[in-house]
Amino acid sequence: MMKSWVEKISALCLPARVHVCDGSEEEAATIASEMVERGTFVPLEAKKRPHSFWCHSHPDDVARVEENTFICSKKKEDAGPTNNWKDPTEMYAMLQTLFHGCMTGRTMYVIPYCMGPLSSPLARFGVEITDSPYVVLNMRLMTRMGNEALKLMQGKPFVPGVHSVGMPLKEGQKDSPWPCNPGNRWIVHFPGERSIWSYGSGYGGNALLGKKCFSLRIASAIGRDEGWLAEHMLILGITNPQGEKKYIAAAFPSACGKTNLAMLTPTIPGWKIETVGDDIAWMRFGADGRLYAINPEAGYFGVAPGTSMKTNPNAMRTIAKNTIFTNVALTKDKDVWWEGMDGSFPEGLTSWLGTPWDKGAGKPAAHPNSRFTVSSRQCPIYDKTAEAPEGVPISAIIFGGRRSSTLPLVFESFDWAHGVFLGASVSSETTAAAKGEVGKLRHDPFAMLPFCGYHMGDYFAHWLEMGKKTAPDKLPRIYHVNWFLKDANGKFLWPGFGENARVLQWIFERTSQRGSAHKTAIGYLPDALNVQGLESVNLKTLLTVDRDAWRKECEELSEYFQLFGEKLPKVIAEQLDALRERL
Ligand code: OXD
Ligand code: MN
Repeated sequence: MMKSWVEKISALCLPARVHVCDGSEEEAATIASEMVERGTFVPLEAKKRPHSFWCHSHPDDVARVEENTFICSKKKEDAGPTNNWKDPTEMYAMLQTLFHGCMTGRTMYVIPYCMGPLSSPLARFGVEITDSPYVVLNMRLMTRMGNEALKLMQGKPFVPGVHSVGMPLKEGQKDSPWPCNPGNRWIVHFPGERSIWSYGSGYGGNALLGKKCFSLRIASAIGRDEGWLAEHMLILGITNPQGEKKYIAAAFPSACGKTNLAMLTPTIPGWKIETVGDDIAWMRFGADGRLYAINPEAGYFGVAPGTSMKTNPNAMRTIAKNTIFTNVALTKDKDVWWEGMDGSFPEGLTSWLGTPWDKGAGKPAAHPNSRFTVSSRQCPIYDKTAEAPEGVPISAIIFGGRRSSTLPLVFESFDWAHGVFLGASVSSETTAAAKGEVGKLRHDPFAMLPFCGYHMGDYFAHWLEMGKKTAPDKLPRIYHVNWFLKDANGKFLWPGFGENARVLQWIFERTSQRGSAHKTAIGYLPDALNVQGLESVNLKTLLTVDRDAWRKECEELSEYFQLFGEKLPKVIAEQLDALRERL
């Protein structure tokens, strides 16, 4: 099946050569040295950061392009109001023209890969065809890629994905270090036949098809059909001083600190956090009625700016070697730098644009959405159970957003349906992870707005249905957190980072029927948080329900939910009415 598909794509894209990736170190080293030769990669100083590379993209190819992302379900209403849609037959015909000859002069790489631990019954296979060597090296870090995946996928279904940078090379034409086609970008999903086509971008989620395209958009549609969940969630293990361990999954919009939370270093004595995943969770009920999660990915594609020994020492240690850096700044002595990194600011930086950085010009040296790509196995707190084939049992699910007001630091839902309502209500101030204005409030239900592969109203209904699959006492409890509350002067009210362990402690206790709380109009709020050793924080403001602000929030939500029309589950509308009533 794969062979004939590869031949078909090759006949369409007309590459100069075809290379089936085996995933070996030798292969990666060869591709990397070719990229150094072509000027795409700069090797970093081996004594400082062994086997690591710096590169920068085309200035117009720096983030996910949501306006060029399509869900081509048979019927428009199945894509829903939050996705771009085109008729699949028309789109397919357009793609045949677009991809015709698009790999001329280039190598076509065939990447067999597995999302999820190779031995997991929850894992799924994919094959990405790409003309980007950068994609090959990133996919090698982000997925289980190569010979082993290829062997295991024989006779099994796989999600085919075709990716091209959209820049065929004419005879004798010099290649650019970051080939792409910003004026003509298409990130296209066919959830019906479970396939992906991506054209014109070489960056991140647009091009690494295992990540957002497969593990979220396509997988969410598979999960709906098969009764499981594909979510934009980190997974962490948390152990209390008595040695009791639990797992928590948490959904936040892009660049709201998922990687930091997943790798958190607790400030409270005796508590331990371990990382299972930092971006995506696939979850289904096990035979014991509990919800189990795997991380389909094998690496981190993390936002660099703001990452430091202070904010995320585990990430800093993870990226000490074997890392690809994209769009960060380069130091004189061939190491990397970004805004918010520790230490004094180095002179003589090369900016993410590849030119000498002019400090006085008021522009950042690293792009705000610059990234590191690195294998999870290098994370010093990578959880031993992260590769468990059956996944890890989830005790709590957290939703959060970047909200400067209204949403308190933490609260607990009354039950599953109320928790689903909280997920549907997530909104956040926008970041640089997607193209567009930064700092505007946007609704981002379940942090899945750009990632849900079908009608968001049906997705809410699917979540509600999932809650009926097991006994209520086996369901994870659902929480909402907000690390980003600000005072009247615009100063953060909560220190965040390692101190967020205090909030996780309360959640941990609550899921053990400990941890006291009181009922409010919006949910259960903590009676107290462990703030021992913390310099003055205004818990009163952090844990208050501002009724006027919440009434406004309800109006906002009510207006937003109209977007889903008849597909908005009645339960969600009733939850909103009940909240209004309580307020
Ligand atoms: C990501 C994103 O890259 O959410 O993980 O944008
Ligand atoms: Mn993400």
